[in-house]
Amino acid sequence: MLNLIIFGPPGAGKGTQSERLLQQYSLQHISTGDLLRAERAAGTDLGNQANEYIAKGELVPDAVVIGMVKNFMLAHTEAKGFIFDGFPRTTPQAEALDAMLADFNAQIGIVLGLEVNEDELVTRLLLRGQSSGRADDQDESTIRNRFQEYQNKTLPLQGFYQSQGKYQGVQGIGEVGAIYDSLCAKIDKVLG
Ligand code: B4P
Repeated sequence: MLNLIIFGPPGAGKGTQSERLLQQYSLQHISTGDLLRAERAAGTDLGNQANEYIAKGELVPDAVVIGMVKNFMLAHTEAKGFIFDGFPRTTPQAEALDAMLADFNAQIGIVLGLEVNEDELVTRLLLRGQSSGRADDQDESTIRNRFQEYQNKTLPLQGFYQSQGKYQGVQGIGEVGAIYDSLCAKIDKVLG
């Protein structure tokens, strides 16, 4: 079972690269951003609560996100492996993920970090905001707040996974196909 995390700041290309990787390696995709937006679109209590945080560029509380991921994994016990996209984003989420995978007798094989500078990220997100309809991509101060959340709460996870020898950084600027090739090379090395 291959389980991988695609890691990086908002707009680094996690969703973009996940779409390709999951086909290549037959993995089940878990994007917490997509799951939260689906809850909001369905008008559930969870979705409405989450939207208050997303709209401000803040992280949604750990308990909400962890519960959602747990339910998703339990509904996909047939999966050959998971690609975690945008999860974990905090240390408690990372610890919960290790515990959930242990229940599957599994663990994280590799953490792929997309490394992109902040100016490029702002440009990408504002551009996406013109067509995506995502309010959190349309206002620069909300985007800057997302980066602040990333610096404070998510970036420490890089050290968490580096200390386990699992973190592999990749330059996330350039052609989508070239970045994808670099990611595959890292995965193939782990798979042997
Ligand atoms: P997400 O949906 O995870 O949003 P993201 O970080 O903005 O997206 P991603 O990095 O996947 O960017 P993409 O590939 O689309 O989260 C949204 C919000 O949900 C969070 O702010 C938070 O509030 C909440 N949330 C989600 N997960 C949570 C968790 N675990 N805990 C708490 N809260 C959580 O790429 C962005 C743009 O760049 C696209 O337009 C794409 O086309 C473009 N692009 C991609 N690669 C490119 C390249 N190489 N060159 C040029 N452009 C590129």
